[in-house]
Amino acid sequence: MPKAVMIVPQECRRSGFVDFKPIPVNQYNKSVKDELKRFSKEDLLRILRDMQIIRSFESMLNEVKLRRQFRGIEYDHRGPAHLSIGQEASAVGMAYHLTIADHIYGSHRSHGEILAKGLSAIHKLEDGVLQNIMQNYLGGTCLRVVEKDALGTVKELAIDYLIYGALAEIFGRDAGFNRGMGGSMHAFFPPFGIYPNNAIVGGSGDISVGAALFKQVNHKPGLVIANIGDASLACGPVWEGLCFATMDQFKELWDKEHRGGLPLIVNFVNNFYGMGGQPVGETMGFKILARLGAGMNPSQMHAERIDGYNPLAVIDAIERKMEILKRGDGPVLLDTVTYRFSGHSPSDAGSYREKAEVEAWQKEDSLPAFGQSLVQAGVCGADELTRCKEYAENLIFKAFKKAADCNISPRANLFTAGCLLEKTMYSNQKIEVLDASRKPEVLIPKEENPRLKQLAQRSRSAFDVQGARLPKSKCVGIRDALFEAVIDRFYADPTLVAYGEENRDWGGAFAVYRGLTEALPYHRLFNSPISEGAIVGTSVGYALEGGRALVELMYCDFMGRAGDEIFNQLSKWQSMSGGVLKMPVVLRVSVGSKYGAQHSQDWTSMCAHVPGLKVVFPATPYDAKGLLYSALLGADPVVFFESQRIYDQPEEFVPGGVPLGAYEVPIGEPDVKKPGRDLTILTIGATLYRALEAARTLEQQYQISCEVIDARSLVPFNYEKVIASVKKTRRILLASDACERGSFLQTMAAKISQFAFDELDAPPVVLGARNWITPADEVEDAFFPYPADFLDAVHQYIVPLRGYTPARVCDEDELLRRNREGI
Ligand SMILES: Cc1ncc(C[n+]2csc(CCOP(=O)(O)OP(=O)(O)O)c2C)c(N)n1
Ligand SMILES: [Mg+2]
Repeated sequence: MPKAVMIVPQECRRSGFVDFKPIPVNQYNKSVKDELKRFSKEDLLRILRDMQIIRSFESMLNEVKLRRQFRGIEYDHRGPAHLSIGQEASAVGMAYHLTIADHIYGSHRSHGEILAKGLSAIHKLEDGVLQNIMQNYLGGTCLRVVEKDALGTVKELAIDYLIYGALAEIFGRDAGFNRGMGGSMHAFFPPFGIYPNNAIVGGSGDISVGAALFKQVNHKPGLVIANIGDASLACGPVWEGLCFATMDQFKELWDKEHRGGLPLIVNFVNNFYGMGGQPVGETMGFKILARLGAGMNPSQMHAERIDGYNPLAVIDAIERKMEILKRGDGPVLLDTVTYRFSGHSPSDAGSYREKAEVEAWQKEDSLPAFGQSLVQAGVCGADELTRCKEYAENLIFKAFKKAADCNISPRANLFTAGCLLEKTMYSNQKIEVLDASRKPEVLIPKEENPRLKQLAQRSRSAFDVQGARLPKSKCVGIRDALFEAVIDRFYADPTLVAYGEENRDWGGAFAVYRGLTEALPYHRLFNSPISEGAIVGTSVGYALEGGRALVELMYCDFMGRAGDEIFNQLSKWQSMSGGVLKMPVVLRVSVGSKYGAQHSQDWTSMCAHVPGLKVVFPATPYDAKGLLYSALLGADPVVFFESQRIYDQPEEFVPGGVPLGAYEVPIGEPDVKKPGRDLTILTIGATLYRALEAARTLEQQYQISCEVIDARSLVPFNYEKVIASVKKTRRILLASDACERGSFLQTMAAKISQFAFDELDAPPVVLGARNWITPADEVEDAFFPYPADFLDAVHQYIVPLRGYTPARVCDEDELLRRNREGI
């Protein structure tokens, strides 16, 4: 389907100017008196109360960090505490109008936002709903601690619950909101619409976009707010997130039911500092942060600077911006001006800012200033301010006493088999359909799909009925097998979306998705900007909200651009949530060839190294289809490696070839592709075929019978079959196209030595690519393991081959030399 927008040279070359509209700066100018029609006295006092609770909470933490005690109770909190003293009005204003369908994502400095959003939710929810949430969340562990001395109303109990749950999480306790596995910088509580906060500066910049995408695609109510710092504006994920969030296609190409800008507010909590660096005047050039909205799209992201020192100004802005989002004209950018009196963390000596500056902001401190304005407007008397402070301080002290006490609030036991982290690194669930209430949106019946019709003409196997090898073009290959699994899941799971660069009309990288464009509406299959970070980061947000995403990065080398999202986000949230959240994301990447050093790397070991990711690398169509089914039916993040060398490879191991229907290949189970007696060869990825070639030569010329095992998965990995094979053959060679140093093969070799030391007649030998850049295709045989290298390695290190002359020098002296020189 060609693009809707025709690029007309006369239009593109016409002279003119780009117009910008003025960006409002602190335009709110009402007094409390003016607002008495809009807010009841109770509302205004509640705003004050919420600000005071945050202030008291953060002041308590400050005290604990600085003096290791609070009100006479000693406590050593070793973890972080990035406090937001001074920023309370911005948090309370932001949360005031939000319902639990509105989800906030935040940063390392989000205690205030968590409390503000929680208090706002408690105010709006009915008692029964609140009780239900508290009783059911994580089996009621947190509730059991707070209900013991509960005397008041359900709402009062819920406030105790909120403060204790957040504090217990900060202190790393089992009864905390994330069972102590998130801690200060990651704490969250989804039942109140409080979604993950992030220790990676700007981390929520793209995750929140994925959350808004989920709402848009799946017609979910509510909006998403990303509360991120002013200094995070320089981060890649934030820029990529902004570009992704403002794509034209949402408003121009998506079908009528799904058309419209994302329901997202990117709220820069502008306290004018990073840690010690100053965006304005030092590390950035924008002067007024809101300016940045103007560059993103013609609506300028409705950018505004607002006074985050006045809760009413923030409430007013959020209310207006919510209207914009409701009419489908998002996303919105807010520059919420505020100031933190506290240091970046309590150990911050404050050497980077003048005392006079802090004092000037303290003089205008929003908490007493708002209190005074209430008194002046006749909302309350001065004594009410004192009462409010006392109330908040008692509340905090009550929670502190419980959270600091190891008997009342023990930590999760992580020392036993089956402990919390063992259970939550992966959810290991099979969830066929993430939303059974809806039918998947598709454009044509599956049977009418042109690619499936074409594949029906092809052989499912590499061989004809007589056993003769067929031309590849007549067979179902790996790319087709992948396509079959993908399209099948699209007709089953309504939440499934696929996106990445060139995913739609182009047919996906290496034509894997050819035939999907005809089948799927835009909102389920679309092109993303060239933003690898945001491709993965948005998929994280999409999954955190309850959807399933299949995202793709073309070349595995491009994972470098998405390193944070893959290694710090995708891998972490299931366990950092204490098992509350799932991460059903499949990230497809392919290992290239021919295109040189930045397009031909096998980076499996990086993914296998970081706990929390499942990693697979099928090398046959049968395995590719079955593993993709398993990945797309699971609820864990799977990095799905493919090899560009073998996309057209037909099935030659499974009799009858690739089954037509659905089936699963379990993740973590290697497969014996060829049985043998004398030598085990364990391969990862496309090296399988070169190993088989080497095995043929070893058998025919040297009478060494080889058992060839395809690892198929790296994480998890069941060693049983490999150990059983080694017990039989007593020798093992491990091969893959990854550079040898630090490769996953080395881990496997070490494990095999450990598990089968007594069974081995020779050490496990690793044959990887050279520790170089990948050279040009014409000379790549000097780099990747080729059949001759297998024979060399066997001859040199495992069993001498009679009459064999090594093709290359690879003796011990040579390997020692290479190591000495780092090559
Ligand atoms: C990717 C990344 N880089 C650096 C840091 C260290 N760091 C933590 S907070 C911070 C400053 C962030 O400033 P801003 O985004 O304005 O948020 P604020 O602390 O002002 O709330 C830095 C540099 C980090 N956590 N993550
Ligand atoms: Mg800042």
